Amino acid sequence: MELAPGAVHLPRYLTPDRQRSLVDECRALVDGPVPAYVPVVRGGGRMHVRMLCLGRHWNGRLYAYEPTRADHDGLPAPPLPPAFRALAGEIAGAAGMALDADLCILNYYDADGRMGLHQDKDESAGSIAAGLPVVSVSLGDRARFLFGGLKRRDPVESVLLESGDAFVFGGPARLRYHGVSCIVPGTAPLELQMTGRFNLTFRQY
Ligand SMILES: O=C(O)CCC(=O)C(=O)O
Repeated sequence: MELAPGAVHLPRYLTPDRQRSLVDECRALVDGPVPAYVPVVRGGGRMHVRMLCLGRHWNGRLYAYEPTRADHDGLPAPPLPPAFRALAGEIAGAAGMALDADLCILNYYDADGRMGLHQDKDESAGSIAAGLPVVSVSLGDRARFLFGGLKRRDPVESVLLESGDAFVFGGPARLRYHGVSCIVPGTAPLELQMTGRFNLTFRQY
């Protein structure tokens, strides 16, 4: 389903089995030796997600990528698991695009989780200029995903992202504003035995 040129929603792309094993991996990562944390961004606001970056760390105070978590605990960003890289390439291909992901931002949203409208523009100038896509995978509770235009004030479309959905935006859609206005608590598939929502966004720096 193409929402706009370069923006493709793949509902229920992941089978329940694949969702389950991905949720297990996400759980182990966010509570692992380099745990997820709540970033404080430029201006001092706390984000409304727990975040863990793999492959490269996104520093929320600087809006820039770096190898270690200089804005938090100085620990190195854990590596991007090869299976994550493969999954991102597979999904980009299903959307008619190509991606050799080298980083992933893994976010956990609890019932109050949300993310304001923003552009993903901290990847390299070459990656953005080439329109290399961001591949997003949703697991757990449903989320109301907002997808706007290239300017903050452009009209915004609201899309319900469900567990197992993928959403890919690249090419002319790469710099579209997007965000998450709310989570719908209690809507995760029962077999995942989870509350809240994981979202993974794969990118190529
Ligand atoms: O959680 C989502 O669906 C979107 C996440 C997002 O916008 C981001 O990580 O930049």
